[in-house]
Amino acid sequence: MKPGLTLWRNARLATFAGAEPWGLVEGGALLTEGSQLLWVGRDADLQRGLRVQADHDLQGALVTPGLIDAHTHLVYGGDRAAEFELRLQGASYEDIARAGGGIRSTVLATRAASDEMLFASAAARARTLMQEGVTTIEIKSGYGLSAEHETRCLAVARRIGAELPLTVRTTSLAAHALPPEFAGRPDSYIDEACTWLAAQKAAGLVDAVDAFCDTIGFTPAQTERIFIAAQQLGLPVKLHAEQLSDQGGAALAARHGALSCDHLEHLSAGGIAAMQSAGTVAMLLPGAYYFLRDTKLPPVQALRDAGVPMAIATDHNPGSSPCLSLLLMLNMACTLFRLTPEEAWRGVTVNAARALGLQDRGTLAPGQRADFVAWDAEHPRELAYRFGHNPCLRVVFGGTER
Ligand code: DI6
Ligand code: FE
Repeated sequence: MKPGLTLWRNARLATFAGAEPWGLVEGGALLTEGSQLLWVGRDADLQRGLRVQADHDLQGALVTPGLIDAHTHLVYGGDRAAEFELRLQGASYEDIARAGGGIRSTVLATRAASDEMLFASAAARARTLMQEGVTTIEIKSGYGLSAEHETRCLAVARRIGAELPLTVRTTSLAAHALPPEFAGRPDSYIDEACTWLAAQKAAGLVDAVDAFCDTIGFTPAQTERIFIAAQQLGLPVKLHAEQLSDQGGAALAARHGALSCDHLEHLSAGGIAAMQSAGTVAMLLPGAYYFLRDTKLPPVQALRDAGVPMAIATDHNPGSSPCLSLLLMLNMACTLFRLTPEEAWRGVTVNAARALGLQDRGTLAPGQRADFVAWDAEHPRELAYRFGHNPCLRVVFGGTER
């Protein structure tokens, strides 16, 4: 049986579709059929005499696409509050990492945590993101760093998507840091990590492959070996690139057709040009910039001039961005990175979808998934303006109210 039609009317829509700024539609309505949007437009233009199974009055609320957090490390054990204190006493993020703390301390806590503990803590974080209208998230592995524990973390991420009303895309980030058992042997670790991907893919656990290319991460040559292994399996790649130094990682990733390059504080003109010609999304992460008290800004104006699409995410992780508010990232993208409110919004909707290789979401348009949010606001710029404020009223996920 075909699913019935559901009408959502009396809304101000910010569709992010079409050429108009914000894709604004006053007096708007949405017609859904099952999990999809069938029609989007003005109440007044709705076909007369339509038979709908449910009719919702949104009472003039602002409606936007569901938010997409396209870069998170949500699955891990423990926390790094003590490391935060050390940094406040003067230790740098890199010093702590080189001394065996940082990512590696989270690896030990993650390996020690049971599947249930990892699931419970990550699901709680996902629910916090969802309260602000997030309907799709990406979750990376990267705190297991062995075949067993990386696979376990990816399975926990998948389970979040299976048990919560939320789409989860998973990314293997085995090349996040060197695990202690491979100390001094990064090339051997990369060789081994490359061999894990086939089984993870066969088990349906991985949608994309990422790496951390930096002085405290992996070299461009090591990163490229991970990319080649991914591509042999038909998996798209992305990269933590140019976060702490310029390694030429963005250009390398772009040469491999990367979906996104992420962080990018130290991105060069050559990197921008390579991303532009490959159609790679620039994933900007103001939470990590803020929390590490970075002073080098990503080259936003040059990215804008080159027409590189920009996305925004929380980068939620215990070390550099323990943030669970994508709305706060909208504000920080504007205040810290000088994005316009509309650019920031496109960064958590249409461009975030693109960064995940998803064409069926990120705008309000016929044929898209019926993922949308009703907000107690008149204009979407208000959500980039206020911070520490959550005006989310209702969330529809795949046509069903959450
Ligand atoms: N860059 C980051 O900001 C996160 N990972 C990465 O490659 C931080 C991860 C952590 O500190 O635990
Ligand atoms: Fe990250």
